[in-house]
Amino acid sequence: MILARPLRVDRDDDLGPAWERLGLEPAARQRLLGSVARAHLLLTGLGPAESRLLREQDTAGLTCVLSDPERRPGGATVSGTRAGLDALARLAERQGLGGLARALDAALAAAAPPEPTVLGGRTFRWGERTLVMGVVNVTPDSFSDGGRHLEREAAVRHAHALVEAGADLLDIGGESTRPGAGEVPAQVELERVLPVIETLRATTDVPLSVDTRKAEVAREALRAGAVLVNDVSGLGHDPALAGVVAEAGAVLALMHIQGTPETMQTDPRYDDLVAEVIEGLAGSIDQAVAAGVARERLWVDPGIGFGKTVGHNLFLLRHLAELRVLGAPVLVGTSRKRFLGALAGGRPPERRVAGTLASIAAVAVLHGADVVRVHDVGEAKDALAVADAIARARDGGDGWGPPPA
Ligand code: PMM
Repeated sequence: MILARPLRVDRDDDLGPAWERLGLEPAARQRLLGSVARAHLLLTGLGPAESRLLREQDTAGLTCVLSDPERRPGGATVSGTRAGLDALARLAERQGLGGLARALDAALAAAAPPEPTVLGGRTFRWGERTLVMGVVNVTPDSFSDGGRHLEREAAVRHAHALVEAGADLLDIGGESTRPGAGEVPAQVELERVLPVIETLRATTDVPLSVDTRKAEVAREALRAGAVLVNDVSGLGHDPALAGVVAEAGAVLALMHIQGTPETMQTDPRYDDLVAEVIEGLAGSIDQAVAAGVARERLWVDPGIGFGKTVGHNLFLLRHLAELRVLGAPVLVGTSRKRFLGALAGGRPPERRVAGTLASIAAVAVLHGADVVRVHDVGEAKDALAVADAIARARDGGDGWGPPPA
């Protein structure tokens, strides 16, 4: 039987056995690799000088297609080998087009995982498996058993169960950011999260994150033992938050949001969704770095459901790997969200676990996320053990093994 199949060249270790079967000599391997376009890039935001350079470089080695300047200036696609694209970046640099050179370099570097993150005495090595961040919401609607003390106890008990189930880190929040939710005063947020963080710090060694938009809450939470601040406003709510994180040397997770939790679901609109999310996050990164946070202490999150329709969420998840051009670990939260309910015929949050697992498995297989934020940790660990193994499967079936603990 004559069989024609797409040749996958996105992972070098996929090619070894294929080389053997074809009986290719090293020189022939190089020739094949050199001839296969390994990157297809979509560029936007180009000025006339960059567009001119790309037009001139549309030669044998590179395919550059420019957008129609009358209809939509500043866009292009560039396809080529990695070596060809690297040469293009160097040429752009020599011509003083630093923005284009940096964009090309970032796109080429996106294939490699970010530097490991050291967090609360643990080292997270990216690219080996998808990590699980367990959600501990200390809000009246999450543990509604009456008195405050009971709420705290329930939150701590729940957190211990998530650690038992294998959570790699815990995210503790005292302010609901569901669509339509109003702001909670810092004092109330602190009364909710601080005792939980203090108790957990004393009773578990799992790294703790605080889910807050406020510098005041972050400062106290970091003092109490949190090592990561998860800001769903991407520094849009309280710019002073970045300075607090910088001072503590903590990690800052920057999430994209359009609008505020109160208003975000009223008719969200984008012209170029993925580009706008990446640009928004790049702006948050610049803001954090300017305030003194080390670049390698930043994580990014596309903000699923935060100023996004069902269609926006789905497209972002499918294209999540594009966020890798930001050079930071990618965190994503789909857990029990409304779009999952909508896709499965309108299920309430507690019946969205299967949908959640499907979403994180899909993201893992698409190499979209380094960390997933979930309520159902045990189930997520099982789903990811399978999805991560499929994503890393090798030609010939060997090399499989359980993910590192
Ligand atoms: N979602 C919620 C809260 N915090 N933080 C990050 N980084 N990403 C998210 O997607 C996110 C978040 C809302 O979910 P919940 O009310 O179920 O906790």
